[in-house]
Amino acid sequence: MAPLVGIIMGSDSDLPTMQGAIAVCEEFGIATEVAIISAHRTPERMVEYAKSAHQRGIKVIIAGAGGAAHLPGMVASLTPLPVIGVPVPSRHLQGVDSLYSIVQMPAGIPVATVAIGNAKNAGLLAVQILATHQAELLNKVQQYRQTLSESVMAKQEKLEE
Ligand code: RP5
Repeated sequence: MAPLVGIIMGSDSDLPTMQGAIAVCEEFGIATEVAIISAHRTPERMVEYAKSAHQRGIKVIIAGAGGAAHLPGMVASLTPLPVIGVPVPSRHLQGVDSLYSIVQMPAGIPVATVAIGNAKNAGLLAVQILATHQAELLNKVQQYRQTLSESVMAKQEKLEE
């Protein structure tokens, strides 16, 4: 199966956070490609990846980075694909630096930014984007929401026991 979602991150230290996105895509049966690409340490690799992703059949890119988190924004500037940014929690500023670096994009080059560390939501957003033109996947998203609601109701019932 050709990968439809590119999941990239600035460092292998981001992988534990980014596993949330990888797991969601797996759960929904979406093929991914996972790569470590640093905006600062491997800038040419970043340019090459971002420019070629759509030609290789990738439909959505999820990019996670921490600290001076330039990867999502720079990739967004180089690709026509939607880019979802994941602010990775950082050692000194707990990811607030990552969030501000990713979310404050200038008009014209959007990055859909999720909450600090919430790669799971990035994965879900990618799935939902793909589901806009895949009826079966849209059904799966609705089933997922149903399960989510049921789990809340189960907790409520437990509370009332
Ligand atoms: C960023 O610097 C990476 O995305 C990572 O979150 C952070 C620290 O990288 P390492 O020093 O752990 O490789 O570019």
